[in-house]
Amino acid sequence: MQRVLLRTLGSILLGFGCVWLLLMGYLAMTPQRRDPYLEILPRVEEDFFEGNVNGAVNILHSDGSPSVQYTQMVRVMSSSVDTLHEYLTAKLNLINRLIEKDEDKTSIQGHLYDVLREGREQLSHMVTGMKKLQESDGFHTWRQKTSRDLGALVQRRLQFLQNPEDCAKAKKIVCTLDKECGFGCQMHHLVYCLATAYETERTLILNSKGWRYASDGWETVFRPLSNTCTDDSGSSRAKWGGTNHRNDTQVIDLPILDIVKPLPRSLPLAVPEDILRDLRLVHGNPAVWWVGQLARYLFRLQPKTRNYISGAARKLNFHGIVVGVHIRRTDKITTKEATRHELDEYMSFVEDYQQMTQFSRPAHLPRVYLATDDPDVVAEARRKYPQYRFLNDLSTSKSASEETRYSEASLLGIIMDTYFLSRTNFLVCTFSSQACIRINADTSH
Ligand SMILES: Nc1nc2c(ncn2[C@@H]2O[C@H](COP(=O)(O)OP(=O)(O)OP(=O)(O)O)[C@@H](O)[C@H]2O)c(=O)[nH]1
Ligand SMILES: [Mg+2]
Repeated sequence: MQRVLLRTLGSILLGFGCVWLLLMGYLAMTPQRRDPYLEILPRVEEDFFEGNVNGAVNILHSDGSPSVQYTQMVRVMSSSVDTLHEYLTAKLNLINRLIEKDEDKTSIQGHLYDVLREGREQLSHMVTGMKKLQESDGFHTWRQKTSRDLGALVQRRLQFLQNPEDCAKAKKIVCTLDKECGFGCQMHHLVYCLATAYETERTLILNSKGWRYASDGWETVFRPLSNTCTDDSGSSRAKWGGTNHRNDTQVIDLPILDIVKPLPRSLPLAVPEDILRDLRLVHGNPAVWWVGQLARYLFRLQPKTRNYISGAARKLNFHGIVVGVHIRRTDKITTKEATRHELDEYMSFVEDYQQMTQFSRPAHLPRVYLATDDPDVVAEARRKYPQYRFLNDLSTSKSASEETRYSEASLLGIIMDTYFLSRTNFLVCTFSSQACIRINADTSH
């Protein structure tokens, strides 16, 4: 019952969040003033959470009855959702009437700003309340442990698959790292190869000599996919044909996803059936978690890559609460592959995050890890947003230019950016770049 309520509250909050974000797009700065409609908004007051913010709320008394604190919290959350709904309806109707009457633009903007400010503040309180309620069900530790255990299980299985005792007899599936695209896209290619290897219970052999990012191959920066079996030879060999992986053919060559026929069963959103039940209990998007686990196995760093990242972490002072922003420019925009989004659009999400979390983390201006292939974006960010601290290694952004992108230095740069972005508390990026999608999968476990 309480979970149904939480889920319902979550959907309502999300709905309001969307309305509020839509409104954001239309506004320019106007002076602040008191909103008379505020009277109808009861607050999820700060002192209500006092003493609870760092500790879990008790749901039950020892006699099995619900605690007063928990019951009140549910009621306040529920009524603040209702009243926020009433407030938004009243204000939006008012704004609509003002527009119909052709009222002065400044007055309309004033009301829109009220909605934004109040909506944002109220939502930030409600998000904190929601988090407390979610944590209070007592399963937090269980979820964390189960998630860790499932991750370890999958990694053990991949280790087993990738390290056969006798490589000369092992069934293999071969992938080549020669897809003509960037790092993000190539990593998706590898994830698809490893998922297919898992599905077919074959060891994945990676041919990466002559890789466009590092001619010596994968192991220049990442650990080998196997300690016992990296040789693609075998007694019989065939191209992927959909069923031949089930027979005795020892080596199967897997083409790139764009031309593979028939499609492997393991393509997203597939998840191994035997872990799905538990996974659903600990993760909202099992398919993303699963891809994250495959990526985790693939992207085990060589010690020198690890040292490079540790050095950068010290230099950039990467710690604490950090918001990640990935801004893809250069060829993505010049070839009109995707729409250009201005820095301000990204930063408005950073500001929202800061506003939404300020209640649970008072007076904390987040630092922003800014990854981009355009150094001008970094200069613009520092000029326009002096109140934020931007973490960025300019030489990395410079090396991501189209001229120098396919080099070892640039490779270390994109690995470092992916690594740091995956460790941020909140990520702003566009799904028109596979670099961003890659990071999302990495973040999810
Ligand atoms: N260091 C660094 N390099 C970047 C960044 N953004 C893009 N790049 C470089 O540009 C390449 C972009 O190619 P992909 O990884 O395929 O991603 P995409 O071109 O955005 O997306 P698709 O073309 O749809 O696959 C990356 O692999 C990097 O080499 C960034 O933020 N940091
Ligand atoms: Mg590309």
